[in-house]
Amino acid sequence: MIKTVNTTPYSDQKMGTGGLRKKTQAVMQPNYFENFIQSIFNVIDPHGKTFVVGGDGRYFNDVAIQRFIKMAAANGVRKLIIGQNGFMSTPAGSNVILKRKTDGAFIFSASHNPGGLNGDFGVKYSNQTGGQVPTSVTDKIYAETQSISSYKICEAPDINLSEIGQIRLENTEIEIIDPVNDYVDMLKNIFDFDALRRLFASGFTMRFDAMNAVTGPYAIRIFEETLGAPKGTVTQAVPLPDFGGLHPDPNLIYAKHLVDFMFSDKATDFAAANDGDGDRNMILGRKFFVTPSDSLAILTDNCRYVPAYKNGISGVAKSAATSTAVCRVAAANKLPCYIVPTGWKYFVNLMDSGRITLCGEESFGTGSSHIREKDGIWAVLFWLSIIAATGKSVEEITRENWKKYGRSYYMRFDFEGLDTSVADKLMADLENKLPSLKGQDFGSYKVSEAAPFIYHDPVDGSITQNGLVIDFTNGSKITFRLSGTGSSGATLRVYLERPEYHDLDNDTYDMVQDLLKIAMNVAEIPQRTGKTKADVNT
Ligand code: G16
Repeated sequence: MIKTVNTTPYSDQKMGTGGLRKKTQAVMQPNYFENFIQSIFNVIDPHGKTFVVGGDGRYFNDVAIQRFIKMAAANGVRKLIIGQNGFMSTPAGSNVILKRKTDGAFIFSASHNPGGLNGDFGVKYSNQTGGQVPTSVTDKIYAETQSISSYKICEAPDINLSEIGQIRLENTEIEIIDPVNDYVDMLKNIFDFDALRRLFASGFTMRFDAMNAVTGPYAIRIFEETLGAPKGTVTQAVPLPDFGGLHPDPNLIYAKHLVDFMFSDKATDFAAANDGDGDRNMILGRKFFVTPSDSLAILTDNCRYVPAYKNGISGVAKSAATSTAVCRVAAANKLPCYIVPTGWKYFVNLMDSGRITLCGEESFGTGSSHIREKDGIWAVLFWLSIIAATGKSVEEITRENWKKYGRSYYMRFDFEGLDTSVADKLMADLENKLPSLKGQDFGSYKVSEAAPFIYHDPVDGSITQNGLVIDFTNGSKITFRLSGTGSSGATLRVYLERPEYHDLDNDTYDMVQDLLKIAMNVAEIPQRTGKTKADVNT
């Protein structure tokens, strides 16, 4: 039943910030998906290994999973643990890797990118740590994709993934699991579910928007069936292949419907949204938005309200582009605060070595060392725990944090759809210009430091450069980097931060306007890209 198929390489199978992300139709080209999977297998030797498999239900997920199963069986994989109907969120997958001590996971998702035939598809590959593999491994896989000449696959009928239970294909054992069960058990060990039940019983109202993506069934089980939130608390709860036309990115732009609801008179006490594969989260209160950077700082400062963290945490980490809000909380609480490049995989060594417990990023990701991925529903339960324990609203909790530690006005501006060569040259020229910026005045802003962000991993000694940072004497900061999650062209991200200790009630855009002008000017964005304003700002 095992056949070897000859193939030729595709030149573009390089993994980005979080796995391979491509246009769905690119992945549907003959042998494209198979080449990529076989390249991973050739690098890691899957013989006798066990992998977790699932996806966020996007278009092509069903076809990809069947092909993957047949390739795994042909390549000698011992066992596959697959989410029922081929569904599994990224955090649930990380949890199964750790709980069942497997060799890794394959999650078919392009995360927050739109789905459908005209959307994106992706593959996230994690190893036994529970986190996505480091660049040293993705580089080897990319090299392999460049010379691949054949792949192995079983000729067999499709496997029925709708029934929980065990089956075999060749020598490969296939276990189909309910992916929600293990995930709920894990969360019960972290949070006080009784306290959360009491919160909902008291009449507390919430809206959780699953954006027609993978977290719908998880959220219904947890919020409605386990914690007693009324039916209808979870909206857009059925995972759809095209996410119902939504761009499943939980932010002010793509979840505008939820933001509008929370700024209307119908608003609930609390609202949250998750992304396609359930690792990102957005937190909202009544007429109030919490930036992901602030959210991380607030969770850190209030960790005593969650049983798993009540005896303290070992440290925290953020990506360089994320605001320094969490660093101020860490300093006040004498906790180490690590700063890593963008990409959750950079947190994995810090968690494995016990250096950090909590971490997060500006890109709507928050998590802890309970798994090795960011975790959307975990973040929501953490916020609910703080609300349950303090009786305060989202806005009160956030304002209290600003009062205590200062407020970082923070905004990200994205310039999308750029020609890759234009974007690369902009970054290269800006990098060359950085040394000359040091000491320069831009109105009331004076540059204290301007340099590429370079990370020395304290655990494995690897060095990573990602992004360019301009620091100002007043604590403000501009970070430039190119997105690593797009499927075509380039996106320039400009991250702006202005910390303030007294002036806490202003409009964020007004407060970062001057920084935006400086960024546009030093990077020559209009001249080089033809864009006088960003396509998206969050
Ligand atoms: C992925 C990574 C995140 C990272 C984000 C940044 O998220 O896992 O750690 O912050 O990409 O994306 P970009 O390179 O576009 O700025 P996800 O949720 O897409 O897997």
